[in-house]
Parts: sequence; C-alpha cells; structure tokens
Amino acid sequence: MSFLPFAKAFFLSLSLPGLSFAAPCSDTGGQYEAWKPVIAAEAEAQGVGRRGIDALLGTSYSKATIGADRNQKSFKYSLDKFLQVRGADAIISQGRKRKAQNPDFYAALESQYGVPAGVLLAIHGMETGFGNFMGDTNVVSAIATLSYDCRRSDFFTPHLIAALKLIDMGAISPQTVGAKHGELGHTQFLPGNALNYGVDGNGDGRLDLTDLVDAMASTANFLREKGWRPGAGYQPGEPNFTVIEAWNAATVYQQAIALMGARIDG
Ligand SMILES: [Ca+2]
Repeated sequence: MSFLPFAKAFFLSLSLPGLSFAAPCSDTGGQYEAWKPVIAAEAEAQGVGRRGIDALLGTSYSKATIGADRNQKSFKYSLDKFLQVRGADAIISQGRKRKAQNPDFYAALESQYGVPAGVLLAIHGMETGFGNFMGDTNVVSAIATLSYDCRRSDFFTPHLIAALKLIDMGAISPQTVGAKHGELGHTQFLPGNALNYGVDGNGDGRLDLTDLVDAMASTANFLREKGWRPGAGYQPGEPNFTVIEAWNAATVYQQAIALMGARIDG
C-alpha cells in the first residue's frame, strides 16, 4: 500500500542521543553492515526466529528504496490531475470487466467481509494495475533500509520485524520482491499489515499476497477490521470513507478510490 510521510513517525524518529533504546539510524547508509547485528538482536528479542534473522543479516542497503523515498510527488496533484495521471478511466473499465468475469468471487468477498467489489477492484487497479506491477525490489532489504534510514525509522522498524516474522512463517522468502518501500503483492500491503490482516483466502495453508485470492481477501479483511460497515456508503462524508482513509493517508487517493469504486459498482 502506498503512504505519505507521517508527521508523527517523523518526529518520533528524532531520537535523543544518550538514550540507547534503539539501534542508531543513518541518513546516508554508511555503517549499514554494523547496524544489522544490532537490529537483529532487537528482532530476536521481539520473537523473530532463525530464518528471519538470517534473512535480515543477508540484506543489503537499498539505494533504489531511498531514492524513491526522497522523491514522492504524485500526491501533490489535484484530484482531477491525480485521476488522469493514474489512469482512472482504464481502472474503472478494467474493474467492471473483472467484476463481470468473476461475479461469484466478489459476491463471496462482500458476503464475508461486507466490502463491495468496486472498492477492492479500485484498490487493486490503483496499487498494481491489477497485479501487473507488483514491484522488483527485494522486500526485506527495502524495509530494513527504511528502518535504518533516520527519516521514518520508528514507522518502519515494526514493519521490518513483521517482514522477518513473515519469513519465519513462510509467507515470504528472503528473495521476495515488492515495491520500493517493501509493499507486497496485488494490493501492496506493508509487512506489518500483511502480518496483522493477511488472510489465506484460497485455503492452501499459506498466506501469499502475490496470489489474487489471498490478496483480495486480505484487503477486504483489512478494511473490515478497520471498521467497514456492511451496507453503509463509502463516499466522502459517509461512514466507510473513514475506513478508506485507514488504507491510505493521501486525500486525493481516498477520493479517487471512492469515486472509482462507485463507478465500478454502479
Ligand atoms: Ca493462500
């Protein structure tokens, strides 16, 4: 899932020197190798097992991730410009087509989680072009780099711990790729959300967010757990719009999901 820099996490990351409660961060990536065993000890204390720790120790600093993190622009657009840049019309027509091709699947998701197809398909289209661009950055290296980076270390460190636990449970591997900030699968879950809200939708015994059924069930489950009210509206001002706000912090993104969802559902 995409996200904005969170002011709270940013300020929290200005850790006080002298308080050695956390591994030191870095703005430049220097000393990354020396940081790894320090954060590995923290991860171990938080319950990460051997496979997760080995994966962490095998990571390398991701310059691509830091480059992307320093250069997030698209959310500064107006809604109209955002819709145009993100190809809203194509997402709506593709979304309608996918719903028509697989009505039972989306009906089952709505019946179980209360979330209508339009919202799930709008998110799917927006996040990865319906699974076409799930990313090519090593997830554990990306998330470890963001945890090491001073800008939002306190926001990303829990996601790093979660990524390592996902490795322990076999949901991802040390080779798994995702987007530049370590977002996973069809709808780009950050690892902490994957761990907390991920659902084995196809029942094969494994959470795999690159599987469409697992990813869509997990997305619906996330929204339901964040307070989605079955049958209530999701346009701005309606009860479920606040749940869309929990998916992504950017106002234009939230408005775009609501608008595209209604057009797909309508
Ligand atoms: Ca599965």
